[in-house]
Order: sequence, then C-alpha cells, then structure tokens
Amino acid sequence: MEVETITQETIKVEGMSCGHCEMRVKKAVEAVEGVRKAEVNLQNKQLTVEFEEGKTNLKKVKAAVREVGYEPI
Ligand SMILES: [Cu+2]
Repeated sequence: MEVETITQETIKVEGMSCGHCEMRVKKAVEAVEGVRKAEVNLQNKQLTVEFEEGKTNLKKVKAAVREVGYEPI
C-alpha cells in the first residue's frame, strides 16, 4: 500500500484585489494534479495549499498562480 505524504505550505501572493482574484487563484491551484486543498486569504494575501508530496511541489503550485496572472512570493 502506498503511503501518501501530505504537505501544507503557506505562501504570499501579490496582485489580488478582490474576491474574483481570490477565486481565480484558488481554482488554478486546485487544478494542479496532486493538490488536495487550496485556501486563499485576500486580506493577508496568503495562499495555503495542501498537496501530496511526490505528485506535485511548491514550484508547480507557484507556476499555476503565475499562469493566471498573480505573483507568488
Ligand atoms: Cu479581482
């Protein structure tokens, strides 16, 4: 049986100005294979993401954020 390791990371995302931006980032990150959960906090400019290690990594998550037009830090 395969053991999945779930990693949780919180990063800052610049460029979000409203709830629409928040949803775009959330959807983009949740679409990344291996991502279990994404929560975006507009006020704190924070993205909290839970993903399966080995299936994806923070670099891919950040790339997905950039793809929809925001700047992960
Ligand atoms: Cu917006």
